[in-house]
Amino acid sequence: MRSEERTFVAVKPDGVQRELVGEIIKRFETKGYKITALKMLQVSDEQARAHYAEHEGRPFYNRLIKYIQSGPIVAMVVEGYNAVAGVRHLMGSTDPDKAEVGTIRADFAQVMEYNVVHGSDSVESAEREIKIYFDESEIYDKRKCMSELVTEYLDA
Ligand code: IDP
Ligand code: MG
Repeated sequence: MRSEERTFVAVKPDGVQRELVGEIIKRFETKGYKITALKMLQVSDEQARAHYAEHEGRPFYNRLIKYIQSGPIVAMVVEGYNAVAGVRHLMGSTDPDKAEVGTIRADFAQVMEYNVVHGSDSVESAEREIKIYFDESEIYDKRKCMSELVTEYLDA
């Protein structure tokens, strides 16, 4: 079934620090996805642990929690047809060394510990992760095309 999906995406602290926010957002916009929410924030301990709950107990867990809190992230909600898998495809494999050339992680990162971007791995994860970072009232999914805006302006 064809349907619009929404997914949670974050430019991680290394991406923000390296001033890659625009480059990364551009990839999602030029693909045709809608950015329906966007903010820069410092991830709290509670948010970090909720976000990465599935990794608790893994050898890299403590470093992951430290990494995601090492500076501000840019959090967003991205919407479009098949957006969950589509965003993961644009991001590339978790390990930038194994990611396909042309993906964000292959093009902008070298190691898993600093892989610049996060994207939800399923529709269920997306809904869970969106709630950690956004209130529904912060999500804006209406858009007017240029001709609508011009008509409104001329009719005013
Ligand atoms: P994903 O971000 O591609 O969904 P996950 O397996 O969910 O990958 O892991 C979450 C994040 O934890 C990764 O993006 C990466 O930053 C980090 N990570 C995952 N596996 C390892 C590892 O083996 N060593 C170090 N960091 C890891
Ligand atoms: Mg994941």
